[in-house]
Amino acid sequence: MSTSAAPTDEKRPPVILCIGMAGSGKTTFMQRLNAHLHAKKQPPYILNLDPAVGALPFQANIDIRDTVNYKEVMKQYNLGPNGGILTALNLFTTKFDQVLGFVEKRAPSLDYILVDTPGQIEIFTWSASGSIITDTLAASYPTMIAYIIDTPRTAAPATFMSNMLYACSILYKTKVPFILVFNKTDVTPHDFAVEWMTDFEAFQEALQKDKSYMSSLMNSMSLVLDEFYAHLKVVGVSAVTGAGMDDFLKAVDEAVVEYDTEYKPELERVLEERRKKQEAEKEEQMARLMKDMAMEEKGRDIGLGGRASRRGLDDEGNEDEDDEEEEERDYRDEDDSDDDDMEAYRIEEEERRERAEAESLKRYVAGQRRQ
Ligand SMILES: Nc1nc2c(ncn2[C@@H]2O[C@H](COP(=O)(O)OP(=O)(O)OP(=O)(O)O)[C@@H](O)[C@H]2O)c(=O)[nH]1
Ligand SMILES: [Mg+2]
Repeated sequence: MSTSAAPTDEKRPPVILCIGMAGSGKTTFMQRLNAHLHAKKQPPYILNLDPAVGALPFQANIDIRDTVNYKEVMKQYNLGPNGGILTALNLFTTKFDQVLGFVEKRAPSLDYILVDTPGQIEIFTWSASGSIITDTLAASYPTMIAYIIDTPRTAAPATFMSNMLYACSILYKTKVPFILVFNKTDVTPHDFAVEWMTDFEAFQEALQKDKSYMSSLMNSMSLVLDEFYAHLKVVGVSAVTGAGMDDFLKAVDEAVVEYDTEYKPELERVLEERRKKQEAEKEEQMARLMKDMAMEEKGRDIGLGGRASRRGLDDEGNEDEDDEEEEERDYRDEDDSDDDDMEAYRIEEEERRERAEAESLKRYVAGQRRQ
């Protein structure tokens, strides 16, 4: 799977990964955003990665359900619903380079790419396939996470806190730009959340009113979240009424800038580091190989008098090498006087090699017997 950073001269539409707790409104939000972008004559490209969704309220360009039938996967692998969704996602990920090929073809004519993910949030955020999909997309496109929150269900300080901690863990795991999308603001406006995120004391006050066993734990953890909030873009939307869609698109533009100025240089640095490491390893291997070959050649020269062929090769070499060869020749001329010693050395070497081969054969036979 490709991990190289994509060329920058082509048009690279932003990829918006919609992630959130079950029922937070990811699919409805995608539907609303799709309608909003169609109205602006900027139809998005849509990927559905939720194999368990019944009916989609929009037309997906690529749908995981066309590739894998998760109910069949459950039957064949004898799995429960969550295992079935995870395995379906894993199977789909093995074909993700083909998916990327389709996206690549359409990318120059697109303004946005939207991705819907399974309701069981941990299946996408903590699975290898979720990471592969996110990293692969982020290597080629300005990719961001739209973390969808069910605002009415987050109004209690303890649930707000656990939702934020979850979001925080995803941000630090993926490192891509992050937009907190407070959804369902038609039911509960998200002002309380903005206040809790910007005014530490207001949140402390709310926590003190909450007498649950969690509150003291939350109290100390809320200190940690301050730094996390600094990395976020926050918007309030209603997927049902369509409120806040332009605010969301503004946050997407900011996330693209963040991707270009922070994520991409870091990605390029990591790739460059990896390339340098691979090159150093290759050079080291090459040096070892050259050393081995030199040793072998020396052995041959000494034992079998392969000087003529060596000289033939060296004729093409530069002057320095010729000098070296001259020295080598002198060295060998001295040694020529003692042919018997050389023959003995060669025989000894051969015997040593035969002994090593016999030992290794013995070890192999012993191993086979044990099995
Ligand atoms: N009032 C209101 N209801 C909403 C809004 N967005 C979604 N819903 C409702 O929330 C419920 C869940 O919406 P979905 O879009 O299916 O949520 P989801 O996150 O995709 O759900 P899973 O994929 O099952 O995790 C549905 O009944 C929606 O009608 C909103 O902005 N306001
Ligand atoms: Mg959904």
